[in-house]
Amino acid sequence: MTDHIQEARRILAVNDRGGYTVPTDRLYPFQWNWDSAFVAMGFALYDVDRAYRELERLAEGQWADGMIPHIVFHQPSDTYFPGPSVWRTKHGIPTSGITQPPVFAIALRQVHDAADEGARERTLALYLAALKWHRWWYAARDPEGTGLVALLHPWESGSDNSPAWDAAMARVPTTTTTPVVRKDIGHVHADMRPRDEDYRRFIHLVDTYADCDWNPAEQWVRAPFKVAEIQTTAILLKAGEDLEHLARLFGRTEEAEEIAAFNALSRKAILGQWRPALSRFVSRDLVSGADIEAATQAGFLPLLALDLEAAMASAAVAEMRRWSAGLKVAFPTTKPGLAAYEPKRYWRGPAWGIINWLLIEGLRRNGEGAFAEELRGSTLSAIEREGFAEYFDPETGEGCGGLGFSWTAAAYLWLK
Ligand code: 9WN
Repeated sequence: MTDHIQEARRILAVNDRGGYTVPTDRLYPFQWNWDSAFVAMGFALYDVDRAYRELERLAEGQWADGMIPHIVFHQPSDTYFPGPSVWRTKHGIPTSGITQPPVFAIALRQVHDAADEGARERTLALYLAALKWHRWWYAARDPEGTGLVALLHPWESGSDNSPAWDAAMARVPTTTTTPVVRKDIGHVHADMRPRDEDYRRFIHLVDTYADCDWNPAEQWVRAPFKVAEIQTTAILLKAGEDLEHLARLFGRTEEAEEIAAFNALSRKAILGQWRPALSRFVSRDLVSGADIEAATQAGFLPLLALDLEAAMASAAVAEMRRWSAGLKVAFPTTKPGLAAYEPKRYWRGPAWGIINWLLIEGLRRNGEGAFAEELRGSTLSAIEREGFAEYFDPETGEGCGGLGFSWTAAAYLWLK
């Protein structure tokens, strides 16, 4: 075992809080939804029991309506804002009131594949949780049946302050009922984080939805931010494919057909979001009705879930190569050179191990193995040079944000 693999495993062990893994100490002291799915895939490589535990502990936070929240507050901590008292949700274990990208079923398939026959019951219980969540996505977040699911809060995208949300967030008031008491900038430099104005809007949205008592139908009507989002839908579709695979494995034919219908709908809808002039896919702002043309990584995420015609795939890859040309670490989350591009500020430019992981899977699926290898090499050497940072400045290669970061450790193990 190399030193880096050992270090990655050590980080996952240190961030363990009892069957679940915090993203990093202090900055993120709870269980986060998509972080845990990536971490479970990391564990699946050497400790299948622990991989199941990660998903099981996340599923403890699942709401009666099927949503799996973006944060599960298993134990109190005062090092993060906003905590449970701001969310005001009613689930048994305190949770946030919004969700995050549904990587869960992708992880479940990997964990199941790594397990032996005896683990069937464990997979089945988690499969049922995932099925309930996927149904929630289509019912609560695509009530009109378009095939694209919508986000009501940028935190749901996992790409919180991405330039993709700038126009939609500009319409969200900066007034809040809840005082904004940021803790993040006590842990990492403010230049690496969303701005104060972003936080006021984030909390305005939380106040608005808490005021709806977290009722999905009421939130849908009152949401000042509503984006039919391409990255989340692509992840949902890939997860849906993995879920359908598990349904068939378990002989659950009716459910497999139901999932296949969701998948077919989303497949068609995502394809409809391809913009040849941009060589990428676009999300739609459901408040204004306009395409979101901001140049972010999300535009290429559909490769993960679609088998594109060769011409389309190579156009997308040619564009990806233009974005990453000359960078020390690929892949940038915003196209370099744009006014919105900030190489150190969180989701406005930096390269992230888990985004690269998803892009690499998508490139391989679409026969673009050479660029996949370049991205893989870039990610591994960034980590080997700088350590397991939350993310990397694509120009200098500097490791930024939180350190000893769980999903960066999982990405290293997976990509190695
Ligand atoms: C809000 C934990 C999470 C990630 C997100 C990332 C960041 C939280 C925050 O950290 O978001 O959910 O407070 O900044 O944007 O993708 O899941 O690592």
